[in-house]
Amino acid sequence: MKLPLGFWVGAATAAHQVEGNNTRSDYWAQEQIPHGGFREPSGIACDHYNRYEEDIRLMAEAGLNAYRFSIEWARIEPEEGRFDVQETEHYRRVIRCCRERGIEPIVTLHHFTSPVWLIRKGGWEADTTPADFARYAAYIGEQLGSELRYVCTINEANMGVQISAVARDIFQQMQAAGKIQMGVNLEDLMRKGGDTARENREVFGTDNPAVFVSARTPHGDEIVMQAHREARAALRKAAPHLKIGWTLSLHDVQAVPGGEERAREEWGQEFTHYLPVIAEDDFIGVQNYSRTLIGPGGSLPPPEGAELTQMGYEFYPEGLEHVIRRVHEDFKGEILVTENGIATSDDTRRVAFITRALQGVGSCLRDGLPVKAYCYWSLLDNFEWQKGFSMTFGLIGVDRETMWRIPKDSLWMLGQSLIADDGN
Ligand code: GCO
Repeated sequence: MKLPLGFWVGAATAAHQVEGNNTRSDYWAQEQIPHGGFREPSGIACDHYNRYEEDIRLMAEAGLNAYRFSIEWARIEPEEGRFDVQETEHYRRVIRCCRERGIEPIVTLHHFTSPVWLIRKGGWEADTTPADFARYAAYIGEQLGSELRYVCTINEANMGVQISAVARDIFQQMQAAGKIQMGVNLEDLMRKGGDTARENREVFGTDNPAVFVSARTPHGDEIVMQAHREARAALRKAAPHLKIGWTLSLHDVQAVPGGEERAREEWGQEFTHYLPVIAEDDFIGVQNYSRTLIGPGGSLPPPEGAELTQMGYEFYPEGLEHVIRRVHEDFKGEILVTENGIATSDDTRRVAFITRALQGVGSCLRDGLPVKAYCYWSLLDNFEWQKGFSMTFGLIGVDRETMWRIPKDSLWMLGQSLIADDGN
């Protein structure tokens, strides 16, 4: 598969998952409380904060030419209204290191984690959050905008809505399962819930902190959209040349017979209802990992015998092409694949996954779709949120004792995709 000149092939990370010691963020706080639900805390993560030069060098040596990473709001603005110049300079160095190596830095301003102070003010359900986010975006635009071309405001803006939908499904299933063992499960859950609520109150001043990755109300969904609009305006004012968009988590939603209506609803919730807010964006970041089969009653498990990834998703790299084509039907701006990947301990399956995903991208390009970049998730084996370090998505392994980097074959393979030609 040969990708055209000017196409970006890279890898993605998020600050909290790789940097380490992100002590002012809401995730860090949740990791420390006894009932926060985390398998382990992020700690020094991959120590990417100190080792970014090595990581970027490895990318460049393999032939990659783009790096999508995020700036940590809680580092830049650890207390409301106080911006940290030293941290800003850190990210300037990361951006420059990319440029020196011929790598395009694609920056995300918010990748799931927020400063604790924001959550104490009501987080992603509070009417004050769009203005707070826009102030931070303006600061980054002014300080670093001249060094950048593409900025994603918010990662997976639709994540909270997806979590609400899953929570509803689980509740329904629990009610059904309750006919068998309801008391035990519910009691356990409520006991845990009570402890978590108390601990949350101590840290965030509320039982139910509205962190970005939590079940979102329709009002919260509006807040996220408004935060994007205001940040976009602030960035354009500070650095008019910037191309701006956000990213969405998009499943390849497929209906099985009888599930057509539900599948349409699902896609509407995941994508179509955001069309008005992204209409003025320059690009969209598409993030796809698998497909979801939908029957008349909702999501179905993967087909029998399907290969599963460590995350339990179906191995289905074709989902990416389907989603790109579907997005393009309604959104005519540029498309950047900001995440696509697989958690597996068998790197030959990663190579197979990427090969097939890139064939899909190539086919979209041949049809003239404006796809600009493919960023694999993730550059490093990293901190997969509540699942800790147990999921290995990386093109590069990380020895958890020594922090040594262990490049995998898939890293070289991905870099080669810009120059190799197998006739496809
Ligand atoms: C996501 C995230 C990543 C995850 C990845 C793998 O946007 O959901 O950007 O933080 O680690 O999706 O699950």
